[in-house]
Amino acid sequence: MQKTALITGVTGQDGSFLAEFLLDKGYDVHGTIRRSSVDFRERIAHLEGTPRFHLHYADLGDSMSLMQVIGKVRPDEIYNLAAQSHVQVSFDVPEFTANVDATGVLRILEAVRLCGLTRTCRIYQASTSELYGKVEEVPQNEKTPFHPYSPYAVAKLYGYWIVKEYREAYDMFCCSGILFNHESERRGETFVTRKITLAAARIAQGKQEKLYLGNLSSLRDWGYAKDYVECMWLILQNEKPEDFVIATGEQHSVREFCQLAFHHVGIELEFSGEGENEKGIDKATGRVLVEVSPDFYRPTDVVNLWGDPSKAKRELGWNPTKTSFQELVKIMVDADMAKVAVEKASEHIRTNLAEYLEKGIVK
Ligand code: NAP
Ligand code: F7E
Repeated sequence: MQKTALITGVTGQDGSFLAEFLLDKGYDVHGTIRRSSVDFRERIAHLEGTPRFHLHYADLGDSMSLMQVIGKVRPDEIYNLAAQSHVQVSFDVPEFTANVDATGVLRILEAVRLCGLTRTCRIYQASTSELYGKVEEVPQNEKTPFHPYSPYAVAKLYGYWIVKEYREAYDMFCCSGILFNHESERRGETFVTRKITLAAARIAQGKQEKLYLGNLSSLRDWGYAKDYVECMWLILQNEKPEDFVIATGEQHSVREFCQLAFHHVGIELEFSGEGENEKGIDKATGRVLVEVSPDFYRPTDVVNLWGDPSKAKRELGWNPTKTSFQELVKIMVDADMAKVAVEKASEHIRTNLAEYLEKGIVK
């Protein structure tokens, strides 16, 4: 029988990949969007018009909108991916972050209960490796104690615990995927990986002089978002509702990510200096291409994330190394090289057209 899924945050990186994945599996896919004065539907534009793909207005801060959409769609599965997902931004808007990332999860769970779907609807909650924060053990698994270290992480910790509570109190099939950083060519441009791949492409094509970053020594376990959405689905197909760590089991620094991204555009970077004085220098020309700016330092920073995906491998049959770190960086750099080339070409056309119009060559 055809299943129905509801994805909150369908316009985000993960939401767009998950929608594609579920449509391929034959699901009827419903997504929630927010009203905006400009169009932010770039990541799902190619899906709009697909007969089994439907969009609804809803906001995680607004119980009534959630009740309405859940009551109308009556989904078999809900993937709650909507969040204020930027850790640094959570220091600027902590109350908003708590409202969406903590209480928002409660609103979804209650809406499911109030709509009478407790027995039929399975819920996936987008939990995060940020829960480990100021880490208490390396690598981190499902039993590692949490030590959240940002307003974002504290809000997500509430989401994690309220899901566990509803599972035990009401016997609901609701689970958290504790996902480590996952990136892609669709990653938001202010997350460090995408900021780097876009800058490498722009610098290589003469569209940017320098890249300014914060903590270059921060360590992350970076995977490919397209591989991770499969795991979200597997978690909900499991016999029992359980939480899983999803990670690659490999760790790299921001500095290493930078070197590899620049390598793919033909620039070999050498880092020298320390702290705020560290610089990334083009070995061939001696030009400084990367500098440190304290503007990107966080009041508290999570610096040692490294996941142990053994449980997901063993119990879900998931392959954590489908896309290697090297392949991930290449996918992102190739996509940004193409994006910048297209931007340059359209700028060129616009400039020529303006000149031809001015000279009366075209009317
Ligand atoms: P993302 O690209 O930032 O997408 C977030 C989505 O949430 C967007 O669709 C956004 O809609 C929506 N949203 C934000 N506030 C909302 C609100 N008040 N009501 C309804 N929708 C709202 O994030 P992502 O990287 O795809 O991550 C998906 C989820 O996984 C998030 O919950 C994130 O915290 C979590 N997570 C991500 C990672 C990672 O490495 N990517 C790792 C662990 C956990 P607009 O387009 O309208 O802004
Ligand atoms: O930072 C350092 C920064 O913003 C990674 C979200 O998807 O993953 C993401 O959160 C590291 C941090 O991701 C810059 O200090 C250095 O240590 O790319 P990020 P994040 O904070 O790990 C988790 C799992 C989530 O759940 C979140 O939703 O890189 N860093 N220089 C920088 N970070 C940024 N953004 N910009 C810099 O210039």
